[in-house]
Amino acid sequence: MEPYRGFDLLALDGKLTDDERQVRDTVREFVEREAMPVILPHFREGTFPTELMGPLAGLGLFGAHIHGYGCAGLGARAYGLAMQELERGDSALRSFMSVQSSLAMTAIWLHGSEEQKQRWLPEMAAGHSLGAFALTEADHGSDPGGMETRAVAVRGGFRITGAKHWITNAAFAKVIVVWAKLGEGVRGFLVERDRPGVTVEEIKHKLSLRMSSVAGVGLDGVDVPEANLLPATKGLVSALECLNHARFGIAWGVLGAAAACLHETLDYAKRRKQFSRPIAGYQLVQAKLADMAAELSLGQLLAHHLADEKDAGRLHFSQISIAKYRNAQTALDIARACRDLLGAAGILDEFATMRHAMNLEAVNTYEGTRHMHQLILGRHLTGLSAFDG
Ligand code: TGC
Ligand code: FAD
Repeated sequence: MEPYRGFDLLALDGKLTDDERQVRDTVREFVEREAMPVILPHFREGTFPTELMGPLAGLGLFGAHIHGYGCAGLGARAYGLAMQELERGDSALRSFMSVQSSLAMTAIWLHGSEEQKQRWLPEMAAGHSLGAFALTEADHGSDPGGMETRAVAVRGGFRITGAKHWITNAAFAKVIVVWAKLGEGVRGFLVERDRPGVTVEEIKHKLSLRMSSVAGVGLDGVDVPEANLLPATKGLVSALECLNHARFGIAWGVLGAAAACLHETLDYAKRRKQFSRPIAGYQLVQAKLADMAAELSLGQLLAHHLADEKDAGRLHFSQISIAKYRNAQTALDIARACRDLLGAAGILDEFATMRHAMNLEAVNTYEGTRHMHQLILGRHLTGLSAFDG
């Protein structure tokens, strides 16, 4: 197969600064050289490639959008490009990075005290500590506001009781950002993984994101000191502000998965002969390839625009919703169409396409399903909330 060079039909590469190009190329090379050889065995086993944790930390991307505290302070486009290249390898690599950077570190950065930032961010940026972000519960996914995990004030701090579900990286985490109700309001708490009462149970037998480590987290009367409350949290909205960063990364990342599928399928279609000619020469096949390339390009345009708006400080969460659900859907559509063009070969795991398609099913669901983003947009357009009606 030809080396992967990405797709740039709209000449968007021309917008990149030298630094942005360097970030993209560095991550692309890391994925090609270090990640690709280990992805398939880990995917088959359903294990996260822990041997990549050190090299991933070495990329300097943990909390890369954060300024100070040992973080790189990258612009939005550079961060997006890095997410795109990671997800070209596998969505689980991007998800690992998203949770560490966009969720756990971002929660501390946005809502932590100066002392909490100094305590955790440099260590997390260096990869010496990993974090997780525990919002979802088994009975409260799309409606996290209904959460049943509770914190009550006790002498010197808080006692947290409840259970979180589907928590990425919890098994590796030194600190988990736990969202719990204190009185009627939702607050964020830093819960060290080794506190008495914290249990982590890995969720097995996933058919999607098989390389991600995802777990249920039990919180059985876990005592944390007052200093572990994230002081600037002021309700569910504080958790949602973290999701905005992660959703931005997903809007970029999924384009990498789609590009991987298109790259593999183009190569195959040029080599695969049926009725004595390469299938890439047939009009019906070219129509599909053209549609996919066009949709991918539009997704890229959207991602680049989003990065410009983010850096300008103008990004509204309804705009992030458009990009998250549309780009995730575009990537899933491309992965499914590529699988079709690969014929029977496409069901083999030596081809990356069906692995990406399976991953994208979960990416479509987490960080807000398509329905949730439609409802967010619907409310933005109409001023009427349709979440519970
Ligand atoms: P609702 O009343 O609609 O909203 C409460 C207040 O929050 C405002 N708001 C936002 N603010 C900032 N950013 C956002 N994204 C916001 N979305 C809503 C909203 O305007 C309102 O403000 P105000 O002043 O009017 O009070 O809340 P609701 O209880 O009706 O729920 C709706 C909502 C927004 C929670 C729902 O639409 C939603 O987003 N559900 C999806 C939940 C979700 O995405 N969970 C993700 C968990 S983490 C994860 O999945 C990690 S996966 C691993 C990886 O990332 O790789
Ligand atoms: P549900 O909310 O039960 O939704 C089921 C269906 O009903 C969906 O189609 C949904 O769109 C639809 N629906 C729900 N409400 C409405 C409505 N009002 N109107 C119309 N349709 C509706 N969470 C974390 O907190 N931290 C993590 O690290 C994390 N990692 C994850 C990793 C993976 C691999 C996965 C799969 C999930 C992860 N999640 C995490 C949880 C994720 O955010 C939730 O799965 C997601 O928010 C959807 O919740 P749910 O699965 O409970 O689906």
